Amino acid sequence: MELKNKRILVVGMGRSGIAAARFLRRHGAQVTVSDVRSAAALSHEIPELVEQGIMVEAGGHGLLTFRRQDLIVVSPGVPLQTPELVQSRAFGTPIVGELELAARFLHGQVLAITGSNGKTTTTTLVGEMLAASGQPTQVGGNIGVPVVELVDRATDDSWAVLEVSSFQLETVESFRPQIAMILNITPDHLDRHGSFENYAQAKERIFAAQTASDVLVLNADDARASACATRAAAAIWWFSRLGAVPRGAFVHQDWVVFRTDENGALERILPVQEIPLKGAHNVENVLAAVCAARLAGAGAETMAAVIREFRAVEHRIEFVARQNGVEFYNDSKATNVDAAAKAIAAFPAGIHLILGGRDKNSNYAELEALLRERVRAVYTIGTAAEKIATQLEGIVPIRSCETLDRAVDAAARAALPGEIVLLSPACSSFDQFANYEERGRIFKELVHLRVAQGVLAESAG
Ligand code: UMA
Repeated sequence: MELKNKRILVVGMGRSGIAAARFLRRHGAQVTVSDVRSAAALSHEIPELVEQGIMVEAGGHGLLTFRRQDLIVVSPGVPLQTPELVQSRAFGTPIVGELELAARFLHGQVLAITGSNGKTTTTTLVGEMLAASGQPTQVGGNIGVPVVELVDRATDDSWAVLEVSSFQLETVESFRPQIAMILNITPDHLDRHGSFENYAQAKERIFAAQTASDVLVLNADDARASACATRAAAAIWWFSRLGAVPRGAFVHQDWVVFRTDENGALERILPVQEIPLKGAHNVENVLAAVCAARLAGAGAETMAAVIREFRAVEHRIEFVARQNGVEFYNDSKATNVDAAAKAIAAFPAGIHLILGGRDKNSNYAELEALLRERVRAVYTIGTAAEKIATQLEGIVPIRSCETLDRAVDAAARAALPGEIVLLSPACSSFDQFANYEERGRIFKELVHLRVAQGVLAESAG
C-alpha cells in the first residue's frame, strides 16, 4: 500500500489516532487529524503533531474535512455510524481502523486474541511465554500499545501478540493472524454495536481472512465462541476447563494438559493448584494461553515457569491493601457485567461491591444469584446508579454513593474483618474518569490513603 502524498484523515486524537497519524506522516502521507475535543483540551497533543507537518482539526468533525480524502483511518472509540463517516462511505472513501492499517505493514507472524473478558491477562501471558522461549516478541493492540507502533521493530521471524477488541475488528479486511483466539463472547458494548449478534459478528472478523493453513483457538465451554468452529476456514484447536478436547489444552486430574490429537499423549504443563491467579476464569485464561503459545512453539517447562511467576495484571482483581482484616481489590477493568460476575465468583461470601459508571445498555439483574450468595451490600457510583438500583432492588442492600471516594468510605466502614471491598463496576468509566486505568489508580490511592490514615490514628492513639 503506497502512502506517499496520499491525503489521509485520522479520526480521533487518542492513543491510536496519534500513533496512526505519526506513522502515516513518516511514510510521506498528507495527514489531517480531526477530534471532537476542543483545542484547549488537546493542548498537549496538538503542538507535536503540527511540528511534524500534520494538520489538526479540533472541536468537532467538519464535513468538508472528510471530503477529498484518499483514506480515512478511524480510532476504535469512534462509532462507524458517525454522520461524517456515513457520508464518506457513501462517497466511496475507504475507511479502515488503526489495526487494519498496521496489518498491511506488519512483518512476521501474528497471534491475535479477542473475547469479552480475559483478553489482557491472556495476551500478557502468551507474550511472556513466547519471549521466555527465546522468540522475538512484541505485545500490543487494545492492551494499550497501538499496533502501528510495532511495525518498525517487526521482522519476518518475530511474533506480534495482539489483544484485539470488537471496535478494532469492525473495520478489518486483510488482517489475517496465523493464530487467532476467541476466549468467550458474552454481552458487552451493546450501546455501540446495537445487538449481541452484531457484537459477536464483529468478533468473528478475527478469523474472516484466515485460510486452512492458519489456526483458530476456541473456548469449548463458551457456546457463542465454540459456534464459530463451523464458520471458520482455519484449523480449529480448543481449550476447556470443564472437559477433555480433541486437540488443545484442558484440565485432566487437576493438571493443565495439552495434546495434539485425540489418541496422542497428554503433555503435562502444571498442576491447576500452582496457578497463582484467583478465580476459575483465570484457569481458562491459562488454558487459552497454553494452547496458543504451545502452537506458536513455546515449550511446556517454559510455559509452566511463566505461569508460576505471573501476577495479576493491573486493575484485574488486583490486591491493593489489607486494613483491620478487610482486603481491598481493584477490578476497575471489569467494564461489563460478565467481568464483574467473574470477579465476584473469585471470592467467598462477604463482599462489599462497588458498582456503576456509564451504562452500556447492560442487564445487571444477571448478577442476582451471585449477589445473593456472596455480596453483603452494593455501593453505586456514576450515571448508571439509578438503573442498577432499580434492577437489583430487593436482592441486596444498595447504598447510593455517587462518587468513588464516598463508595470506598462507605464500604470500608461497613466491612467486617475477613470481608472484601471490591471495585468491579460492570460499567465503563467515561462518565467520571478518563478511562478505567484512571478509575483504578484513584481507587488504589483512596485505599492507600485510608490505610495510611489508619496507621497514623493508631500511632497517635
Ligand atoms: N473521538 C472523536 N470523535 C468521536 C469519538 C471520539 O474525535 O466520535 C475522539 C475523542 O475525543 C478522543 C479520541 O477520539 O480524543 C479517543 O479515541 P479512542 O476512544 O479510540 O481511544 P484511544 O486513546 O485511541 O484508545 C484506543 C482504545 N480505546 C477504545 O477502544 C475505546 C484503547 O482500548 C486501546 O488501548 C488503544 O486504542 C490502543 O490500541 C481501551 C478500551 O477501553 C483500553 N477498549 C475497549 C475495551 O477494552 O472494552 C474496547
